[in-house]
Amino acid sequence: MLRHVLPGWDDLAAQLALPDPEVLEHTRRHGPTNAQATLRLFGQDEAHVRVVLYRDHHAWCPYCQKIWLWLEERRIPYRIRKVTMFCYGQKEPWYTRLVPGGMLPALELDGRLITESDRIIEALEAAFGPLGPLGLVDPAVLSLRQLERLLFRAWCQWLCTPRLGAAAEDQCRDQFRRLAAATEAALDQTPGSFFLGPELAGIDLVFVPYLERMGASLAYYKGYALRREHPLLHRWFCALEQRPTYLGTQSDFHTHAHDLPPQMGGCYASGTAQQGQWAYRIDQGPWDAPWPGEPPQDAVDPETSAQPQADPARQALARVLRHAPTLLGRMVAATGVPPDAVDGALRSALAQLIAGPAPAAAPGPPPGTAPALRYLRDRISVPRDMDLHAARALRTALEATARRDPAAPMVPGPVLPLQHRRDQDPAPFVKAATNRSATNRAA
Ligand SMILES: N[C@@H](CCC(=O)N[C@@H](CS)C(=O)NCC(=O)O)C(=O)O
Repeated sequence: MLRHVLPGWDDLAAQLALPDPEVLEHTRRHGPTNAQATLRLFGQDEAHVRVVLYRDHHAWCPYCQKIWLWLEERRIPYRIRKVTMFCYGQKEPWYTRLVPGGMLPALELDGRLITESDRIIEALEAAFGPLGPLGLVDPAVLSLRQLERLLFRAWCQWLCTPRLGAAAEDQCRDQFRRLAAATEAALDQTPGSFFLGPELAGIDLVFVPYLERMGASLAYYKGYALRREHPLLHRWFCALEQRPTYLGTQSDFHTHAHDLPPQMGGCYASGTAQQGQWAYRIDQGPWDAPWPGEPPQDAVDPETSAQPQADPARQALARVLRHAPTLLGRMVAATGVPPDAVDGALRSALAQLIAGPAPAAAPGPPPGTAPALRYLRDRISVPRDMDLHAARALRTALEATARRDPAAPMVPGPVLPLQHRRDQDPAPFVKAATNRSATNRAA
């Protein structure tokens, strides 16, 4: 049916075996790590909750990711309150009353407010015991914490200094390479893939957020394949990617590449051929093909070793359907394409998504809608919206559909801003979700 007529929204919803809202909420609370939960119980009763984590709506903040992962790994029941980061929109006044500078993360433990991510982990370790063999304050771990900061500084210097020039690019890359090699040497000190041995520890979580952001940003802005250049870092990532906790918080190259510039005050491309090819691949796809310059056989996917979890296309469809009215509003407002046309274009893309890579799986989009489809393609945020593989499937379907625009198939979407990401303001989504739950309660 989808092949011959453009499906309606009900037809698309019928493609999903949507769980009962109560079952969905139960899975969010007790099931695998996910960005949507506001309460995590791990099979325990709500009365056991001693912790409130304040983290960003966007599921992007690196310092929040550390705490998020720690609580998930230790399976400590906790409540989540989501806050808007400055560059995405208006900070909630209730939060600035609680934490005057508005900085994230913050955590309440038995009613005591703690800020600064390392202090938070230390307090959690004191209350619940460390994750892994040694806590963050153990003298044996302090030198690793210092190494993480040195690596961070070398990365910032390379990525965020404008107009480096060829010689300084080389110097910065070499300095980064030396510190990444020192990190590999630290990993090599113990048996197993993690810093303290075969067991994941708090110190691994200290390294997670920025190593993940380094992999993404250096691929996009420098054409530097972190995991290929540093096999022990690759092994460490692969071990993390065996864990559902990490997979639930893991972002992707596209999200990081475009969220970092406003956070870091600018990220600067080296302009090499490899850099240009990789940036193009991250932005324009094809997202399921081997990476440029990678031998197709034994190719390491520089983004992840994780295989798709369930059905990525249906995961993406479910997430789009949940927010369809708000997404359509955004696509219209950002591109000026008429609402009816955007509505048809998105339905065409979703039919394509479900049909998989088969070409022309449904009637094509209305003329002139390519920029609206590309607007959405460029704004899928991982893991906030869906996982990495679902995002790849959705980007692929949106791009394939845009290319079938009968009027102007190659018109790009609106440019992604570099100074802020208010195009990602969570406010309309939060408002729609609040209205939905009010309607459900009234029903
Ligand atoms: N040293 C702090 C740094 C925290 C930090 O820089 N947080 C940023 C987000 S990554 C923040 O909240 N900025 C305010 C905002 O963006 O709204 C920590 O470790 O917790």
